[in-house]
Amino acid sequence: MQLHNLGIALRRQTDATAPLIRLNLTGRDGTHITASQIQLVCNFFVKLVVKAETDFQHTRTTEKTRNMPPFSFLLLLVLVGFQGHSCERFLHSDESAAQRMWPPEAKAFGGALYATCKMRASTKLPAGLPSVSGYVLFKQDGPEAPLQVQFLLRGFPEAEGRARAIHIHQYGQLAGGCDATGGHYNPRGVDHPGHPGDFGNFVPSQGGIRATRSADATLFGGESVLGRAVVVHEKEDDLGRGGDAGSLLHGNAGRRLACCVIGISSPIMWDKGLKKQQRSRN
Ligand SMILES: [Cu+2]
Ligand SMILES: [Zn+2]
Repeated sequence: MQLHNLGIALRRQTDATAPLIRLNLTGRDGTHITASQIQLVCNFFVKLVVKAETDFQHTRTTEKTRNMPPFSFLLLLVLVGFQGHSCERFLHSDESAAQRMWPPEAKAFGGALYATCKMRASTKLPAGLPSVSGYVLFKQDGPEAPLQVQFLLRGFPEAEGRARAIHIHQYGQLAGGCDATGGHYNPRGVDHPGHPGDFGNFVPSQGGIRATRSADATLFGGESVLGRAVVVHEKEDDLGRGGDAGSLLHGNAGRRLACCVIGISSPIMWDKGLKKQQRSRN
């Protein structure tokens, strides 16, 4: 490509920059532009910059620059370079925005995330209440996949088959006992039992709970339950049917027996948990 052609190409591209400029502006205003549209325009600019630079080198060596005023050519290069630079920055932020919300472990485990919560009896456990321990384990195959949860708990009175509520609470804060975990984790401001961590009731058998359930909660993105707490309660959850204010807040599930903080883990615990459940079934 000669310098003369570059000028024409650039003018054509200048026409095509109108959408780019509009894209950037409307992007800020919040209107819908697909990432691929921006990518197309940006990719073109980046290629144009590379080509213009190569051609400039080439024409300089073949001394064909004399027909072109050097200043305007440099100005063109700067303009194109500026657009290309903006594009690179834009592309970079656009491409990684969603993925920045994913913990890097998701890549390591084929897109899935695993988490674990090591249950301990509340440090403020009133006398006479059972001391519950064990694990709550999480696996989610991707941001859109359902969250699977394994409950592997022990320490309940063997003789009694009383249902116990388990929920995710807001804070991963255990100093001062399980009350420090706050209320139910409720990112969308809805009534109980519509919270993402309202797991419902579990009836222990032989002093333990071994169960797998799926939940609406997620390990991905801004509403991730990572770093929040799982709480085991003294009583059964009334599932919002109690007819009082507490029922729509927490299901009147009573005092907090045990709690733990959800943290990222490898798949090892999850796989072990499944085997444990299988063994107990056989
Ligand atoms: Cu609770
Ligand atoms: Zn709830």
